[in-house]
Amino acid sequence: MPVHNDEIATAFDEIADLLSLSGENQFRIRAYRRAAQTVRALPEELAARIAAGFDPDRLPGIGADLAGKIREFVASGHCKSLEALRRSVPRGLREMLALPDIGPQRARALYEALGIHSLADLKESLDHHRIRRVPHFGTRLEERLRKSLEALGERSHRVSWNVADGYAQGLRRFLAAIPGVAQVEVAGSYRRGRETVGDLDLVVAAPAGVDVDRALRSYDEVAAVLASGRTRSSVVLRSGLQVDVRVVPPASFGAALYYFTGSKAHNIRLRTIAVAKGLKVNEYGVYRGRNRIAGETEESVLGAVGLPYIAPELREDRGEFDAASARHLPDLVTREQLTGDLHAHTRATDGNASLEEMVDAARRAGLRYLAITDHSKYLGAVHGLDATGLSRQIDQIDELNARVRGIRVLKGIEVDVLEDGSLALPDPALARLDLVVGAVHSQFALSRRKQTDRLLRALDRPYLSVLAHPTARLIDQRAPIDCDWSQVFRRAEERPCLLELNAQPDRLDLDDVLAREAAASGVLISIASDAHRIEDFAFLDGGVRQARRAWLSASAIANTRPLGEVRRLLRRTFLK
Ligand code: DGT
Ligand code: CA
Ligand code: CA
Repeated sequence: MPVHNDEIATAFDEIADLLSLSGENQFRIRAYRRAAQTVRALPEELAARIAAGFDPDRLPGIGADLAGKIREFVASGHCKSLEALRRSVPRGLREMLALPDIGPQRARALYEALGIHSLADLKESLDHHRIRRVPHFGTRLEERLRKSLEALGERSHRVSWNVADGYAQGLRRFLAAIPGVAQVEVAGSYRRGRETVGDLDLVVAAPAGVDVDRALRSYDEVAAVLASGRTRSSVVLRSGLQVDVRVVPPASFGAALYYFTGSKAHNIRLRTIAVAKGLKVNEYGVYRGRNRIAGETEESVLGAVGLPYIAPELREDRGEFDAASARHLPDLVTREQLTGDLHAHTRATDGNASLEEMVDAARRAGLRYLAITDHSKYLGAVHGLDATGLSRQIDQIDELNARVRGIRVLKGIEVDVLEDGSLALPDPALARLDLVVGAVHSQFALSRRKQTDRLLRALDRPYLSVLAHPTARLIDQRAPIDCDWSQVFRRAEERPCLLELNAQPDRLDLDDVLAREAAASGVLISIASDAHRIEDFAFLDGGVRQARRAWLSASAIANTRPLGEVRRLLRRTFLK
């Protein structure tokens, strides 16, 4: 049974939650959380690597004990200690931790005082105003809990692209191996590269007589069958993810792939354009009268209506048809065009690899320069660098640059943008660096006026090269800050200062819409991994996906340029 990274990580997160609810010590809990993060971020399926002889205790932060649990889980699909914990902690208590104001202590307090052990219990107690009587709770917290419980109910059941990818790859391989199947592609929002995916849509080309539906129902991750038929099946996987599969004859593969890639709004517009030319488009082909004139490939479908190929990432009805008919579609950036990375951490702060390991991993990821931007010391940063720590790191980088070949290390720092727009380190400390990455890590809830002023003032600081993850949002966890972005983009362009497209899967910040606006204002974008582990350079793929959705070509992205040019750019970001 194939066990996906996301399932291992989810089990570790659950263990961490249950341990915290049992009042276990922080170190053990943190070890599980870190392990969950590490496994979830791995670019390859761990189960497959283990099958090929890899020992999971070689992963950063994973010792013999956790490695044993991973092996047990991969081999059996179960984890005995997780099951024991589930028996010892009241059922449902864990779901309370989804609320931002409820940690393990408060969850236990509510359980002990009122017997609350589920969100439904909590709702009932809120409705009867019983929470305010629990010691240390009060009416204000009661009100906050009511709001966050409502917000939780509205949260989507979408998964991140990376999680969907883990399931999509296994399914694609499985379907492609069915005898008689000619082609398989994952379509839908996944193919358009959206940051989250609602369900997976797979398109299969196979001649009549190949029973794809029956094969799919035998896939061992299938937990429920929603619909079943010769051309159309819908199943739910063990993880809860829905999968829709369409089977078409090979001559219709391009038309079906086009239709199920969407978006719906894009499809509707294509159909309107076709109708104006006396044509009909559906999932089987392009028709003039009863004659099919195209459908085997996507190019043939678009060609039949007189258009050049439109990349899936652009198919959102955001102007792509006008650009296509004017032959003005952007030449979208590719991962191979990235020359370096301007945001990464090491063990000196909250990363978990050494400077040398990070640089080596960046080189192996095909990058020719890497900026080390550990956190500055400030309230927000747990282990921030002070002036001494920073100058020690600068010496280490000089020493490493003298020694390594094939990559250059740039000296940088990630410094907090404080509430008043000043930076958390004084100018003299910043002047010695190659670049300064500024970021908002606190005070997310300021009014639009204050937040905009804060960023504009940060952009007035003489040493600011890149504004990192500008909106500070965390997908499905924290809303973006409220800000007048057109003002910020204008100031960034004048200054100039780069704006980041942070490629962490839970950030992807700037998002597609804002990154496109920023680039249209003339701002250069830095696609950055914000790597904390050697595996994290794989995040750059997701950053490129978001950049493509933002219509960006290489010329809009600072880190597609050769090092010499990037150095000149970065020097210009230091105002004289
Ligand atoms: P998702 O799953 O919510 O992340 O988003 P999608 O875009 O994958 O949407 P989904 O799975 O409902 O449908 C897959 C594609 O199928 C969609 O992008 C376009 C096509 N499609 C679905 N329903 C319709 C429809 O009513 N009209 C048209 N023209 N296309 C549709
Ligand atoms: Ca879908
Ligand atoms: Ca679907």
